[in-house]
Amino acid sequence: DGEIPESHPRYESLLTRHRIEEGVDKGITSRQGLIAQGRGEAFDYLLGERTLPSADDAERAAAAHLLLAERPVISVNGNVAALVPGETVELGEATSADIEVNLFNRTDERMTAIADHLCEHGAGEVKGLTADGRIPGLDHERAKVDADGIGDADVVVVPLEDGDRAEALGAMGKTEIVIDLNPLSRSAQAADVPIVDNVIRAVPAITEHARDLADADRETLESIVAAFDPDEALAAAERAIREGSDADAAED
Ligand code: PTJ
Repeated sequence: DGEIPESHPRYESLLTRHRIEEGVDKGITSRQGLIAQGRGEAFDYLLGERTLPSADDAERAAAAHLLLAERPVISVNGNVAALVPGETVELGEATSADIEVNLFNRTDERMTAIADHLCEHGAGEVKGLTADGRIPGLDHERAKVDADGIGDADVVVVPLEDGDRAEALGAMGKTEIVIDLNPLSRSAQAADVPIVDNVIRAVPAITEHARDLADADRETLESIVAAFDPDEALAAAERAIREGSDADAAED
């Protein structure tokens, strides 16, 4: 599995694959994570492997939500930990958000491996291991959260979340920011802010917007939040997929 030359036309996509493979080898990413990555890649290819203008708007709205939040939390699973560990820590710092490990296929081994991996990438505290809270309406293992983390959060970032849990978190009244390359997924549809972009691009982009908005007043942040329309964002992504790479650019 030698070095990938940077000149390779699919350099970024191959690098991403490699990180997921390494994640599986290290016990961070689940084997299902490989399948999820393959699905994501197919959508990214159709989107032209770039951040759509509509996704950039969503990333700015996400940053505004996080800066306005009282108890923001970023949820991390096995794919996110393998792909963007340091970038997730930076987003947490830029928005004063907690980081919580929250797994679809929860095992103690993977919980610990991911928490350690995040700490190696600069995280101070990582939540999720206490698991003294529950999300109503989900079966036991998938309902577990930290009471003072996702349990009590007002705004949650859930990258690559499964549809059931995205809906259950929404039903708890939390503001949900979902990062998912599939605009038709139930998670993206359930989100207050659906970001149809690769987590590799989306997480640093939210951080950049948060830094840019660091000195903005509440009114400015609230107006960014109010101007964002989730249905519009999903429709723009779907159009870009159906009509090809320039469909959304033509509208700007
Ligand atoms: O680590 P765990 O146990 O919490 O498991 C995590 C996975 C992702 C395996 C689990 O949540 C799962 O099975 O997810 P799904 O149902 O396969 O959904 C994954 C969604 O994420 C799909 O809609 C993919 O298109 C999307 N996706 C995959 N890779 C990326 C992505 N979205 C953004 N960036 C990616 N790199």
